[in-house]
Amino acid sequence: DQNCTAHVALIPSSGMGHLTPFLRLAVSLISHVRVTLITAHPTVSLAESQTLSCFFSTYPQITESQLLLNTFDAPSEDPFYIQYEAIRRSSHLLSPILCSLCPPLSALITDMSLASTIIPVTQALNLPNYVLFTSSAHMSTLFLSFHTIARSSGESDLFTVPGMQPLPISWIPPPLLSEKDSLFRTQLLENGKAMLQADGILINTFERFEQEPLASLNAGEVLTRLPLVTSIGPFAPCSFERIQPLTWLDGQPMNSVVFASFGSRTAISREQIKELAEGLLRSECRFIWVVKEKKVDREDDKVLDELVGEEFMTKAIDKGLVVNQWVNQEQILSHPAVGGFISHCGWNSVTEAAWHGVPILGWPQHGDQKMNAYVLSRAGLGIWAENWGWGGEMVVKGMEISEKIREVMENNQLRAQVVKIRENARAAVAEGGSSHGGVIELIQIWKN
Ligand code: BUP
Repeated sequence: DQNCTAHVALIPSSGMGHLTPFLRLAVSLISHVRVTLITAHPTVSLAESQTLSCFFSTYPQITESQLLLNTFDAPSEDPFYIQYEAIRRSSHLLSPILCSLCPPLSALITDMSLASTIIPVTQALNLPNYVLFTSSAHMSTLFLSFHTIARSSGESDLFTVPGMQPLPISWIPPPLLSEKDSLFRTQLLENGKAMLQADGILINTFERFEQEPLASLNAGEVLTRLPLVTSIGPFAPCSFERIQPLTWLDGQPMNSVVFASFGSRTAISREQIKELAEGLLRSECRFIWVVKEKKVDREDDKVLDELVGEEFMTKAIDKGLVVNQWVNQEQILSHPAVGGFISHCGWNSVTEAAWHGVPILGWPQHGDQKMNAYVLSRAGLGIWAENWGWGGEMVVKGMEISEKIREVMENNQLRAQVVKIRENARAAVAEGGSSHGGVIELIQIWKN
């Protein structure tokens, strides 16, 4: 049986934004190859551990192999970056795991944030390795070439990335420009370099969405010796994602609800929460708002009234839903009543909005999100409130927020464009599509 001949292992990184695309990719592979998922424990968030247990009970044919981490303390840094570092420090445990898998592995796919940790291990074992880049192709260009970019202080407001038009410096993740050492910067440098040693780079994007960077990556315009870059997205949502009843949404008119969420790892200040509350009310649109004041998981100990104010909760009763629990975002975006998405532009959120054809109001908070906001506004999937800066850089006033919400919700031209993007997204992964072709080629290589 050919299905038994190829066996692929996947090693996701920490955070829902990294785990989710790996799980979706794993599911898309099970009808072609045998799949093992290597998971690092303990996970950083409850969201990750709950999702994993749901995943393995939905897909018993996918084997779990656990990497038990030696944890360490570095309290001043982001918990997710500390986890990448913990995985690095436990990498000596990986070879025995990889060697014990049966049948022997044909390939290993790892996250870009673990490239410098995992690639040396696979090379020592002579095991083909692939990196799944879980952000945009635009961001991958910066990520891969950052170690080659020399900047001296006092330079212009533009930042030159090989193979791209010069970018405003304000789009570059601030830790990359800072003199101060950070795990973010060190890891990005190391991982960018290590990815040059991969057998292939896979990106959760599609040609019609990011044609230019994909072409210049493969034409040697970014770096002369890059592994082949293959776009294999957007990944289709899967059934392990917990289905929740959406009774309130079911009763709302088509395209009338704006959904606001800033991803699984962004904390919003109280002051900004208040202004956003006002913006939502002033816009007079219906809304679902996921409120989050903590980086990891949610505030369980604080009542919503305290966060957004009792007055707001009373006024919001007929207009919207405010939640501080994990919601099934993909299910919400797929609902016909949802007509707009206020998003931090985490790449999964962008690809999910493309998949479901929901226009975005982009409000990047940190990291790769301005690059992603640029991609989505350029592709016509939404607008980017560029003068709002990074999250936390300023407090954006409710009045301004409400105007932008209306701009997205009332824009018929945008809505028509987004329908087209949805069609292109689905065509890319359907038989005959560019991303589908990319996956089929990989499977052929792994089977030989
Ligand atoms: Br919050 C939240 N429900 O309540 P991104 C997120 N998600 O399903 P991030 C939910 O988590 P990084 C919730 O659909 C997406 O698949 C959402 O990934 C899902 O942003 C994922 O959008 C979040 O990439 O991760 O979490 O900031 O920083 O890695 O981009």
